[in-house]
Amino acid sequence: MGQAAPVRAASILQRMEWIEINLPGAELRIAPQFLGPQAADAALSSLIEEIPWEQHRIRLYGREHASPRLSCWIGDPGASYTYSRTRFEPRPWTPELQGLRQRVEAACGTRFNSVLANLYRDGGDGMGWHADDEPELGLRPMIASLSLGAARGFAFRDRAERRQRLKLELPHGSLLLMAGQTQALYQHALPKSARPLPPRLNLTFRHIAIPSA
Ligand SMILES: O=C(O)CCC(=O)C(=O)O
Ligand SMILES: [Mn+2]
Repeated sequence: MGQAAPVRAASILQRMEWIEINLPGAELRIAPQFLGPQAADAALSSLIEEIPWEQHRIRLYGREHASPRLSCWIGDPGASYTYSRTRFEPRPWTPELQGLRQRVEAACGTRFNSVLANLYRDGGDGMGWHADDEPELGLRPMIASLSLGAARGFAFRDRAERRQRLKLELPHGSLLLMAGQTQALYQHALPKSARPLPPRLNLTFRHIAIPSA
């Protein structure tokens, strides 16, 4: 009988380590290597293919614009979400997203019933200042943000003075957790970059209150 090939420990051990990020009043932590490079590469290529990307319309200073990124709202039945005055009905979970949801839930110790997927096609795509503070997310929402592809800057400014307080880099395979008063006290943004950059895909897992029928 031949011997089974030994399983390489490095390929099955997850290098999951949370690092606390200091931002007064906020609750922020990052797992820079939530997914190792190979798992992150595989997730990026399958998600780019399997998510039905759309260009959402957003309202800025009273005018409607095409959002400078592609997006898709995915979730459990009934997890509809209204932002920028538009209501989105959830698309169904894909197999890759279901697998990632379970890993993210295990790492964060909470359940997520929806995810906003965003695709920044190059450095010219981005996201302006906002907080994820819609009523259906609850008062102290926990939002887990998985980044794949090009590393991009992610900035926070306080809502009282509108001064930038922090800028992080979100690398390929990283998971950022925003919880507690983070949305109440701060806004966040993903600035555009003048550099030509490869695509970046981001998944923000959320828990939406589903009204009972
Ligand atoms: O792309 C990101 O890292 C975050 C996007 C974001 O803040 C959002 O979609 O609400
Ligand atoms: Mn956001």
